[in-house]
Amino acid sequence: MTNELQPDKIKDNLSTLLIGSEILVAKEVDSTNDWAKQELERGAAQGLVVLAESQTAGRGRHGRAWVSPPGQGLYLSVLLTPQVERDHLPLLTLMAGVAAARALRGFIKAPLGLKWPNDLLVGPRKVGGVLLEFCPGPRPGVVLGIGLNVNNPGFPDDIENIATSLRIENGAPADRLALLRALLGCLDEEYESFLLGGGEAIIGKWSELTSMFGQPVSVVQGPHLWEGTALRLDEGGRLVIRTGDGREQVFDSGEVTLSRAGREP
Ligand code: BT5
Repeated sequence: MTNELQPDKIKDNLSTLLIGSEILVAKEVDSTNDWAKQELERGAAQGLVVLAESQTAGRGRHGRAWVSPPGQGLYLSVLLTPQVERDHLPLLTLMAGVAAARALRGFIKAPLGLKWPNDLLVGPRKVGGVLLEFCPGPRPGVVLGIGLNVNNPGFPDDIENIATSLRIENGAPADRLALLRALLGCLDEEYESFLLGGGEAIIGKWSELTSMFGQPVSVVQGPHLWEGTALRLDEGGRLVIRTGDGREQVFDSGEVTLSRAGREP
């Protein structure tokens, strides 16, 4: 297994203020997001990072599966307890996307892009995703799950055409440990900037990292389908599109497809 992940190696020279205050690594878990939630209930502090070499029930949004083979990707969840209004929490998905894109930049030559709300893309293919979950309860918190495809040589048939990895893009394996440390560093910086400056800075950075704006998109939300042109994010990080009748439609959730041929994840 390349770059086995061990807490002391990860912490070595890690100069984060908050993220990674505690780091736990498991060989295999069902989902690191569920693990982080359990740690929250047990009283774990903000900044805890839990990582697994593989997940048996890694998931995306709406219970979809996240393919998590052993030793190939990075599967981690970060525990946060931000004192911000609930309405602002979705901005943390964008914050994680910005941090991951910044970290990945040092490990891939091909251009990276963000797709609203939670996709990390190389060209049209997905190299990573973010799963933000709010945990109500006596100690409310947020679990920010991030999955990155690093050294996957390929993918199962059902996602073969929509997924990619650093190894596939670069034609050579990447250093998972170095990428992880870069990611924790970027998350630390972006989270601090979010706490100090609110969403505005994150939305600005996110908008620079996407090529969605000006493109035709379809948005599916429950049984409804909208088509239009992606315009911008509003101050809450919601997607604004202009529909065919010239009106602006704002989405706080939904599945977005870039309508141009071949841009599908
Ligand atoms: C996401 O969901 O993109 C969020 C993925 C978050 C995964 C991390 S891993 C650590 C933490 N613990 C967890 O249990 N989850 C988080 P969504 O936008 O719903 O995309 C899911 C869809 O992406 C699936 O339905 C597949 O089509 C596709 N997919 C599944 N595995 C993939 C992979 N490894 N790479 C690229 N695409 C994948």
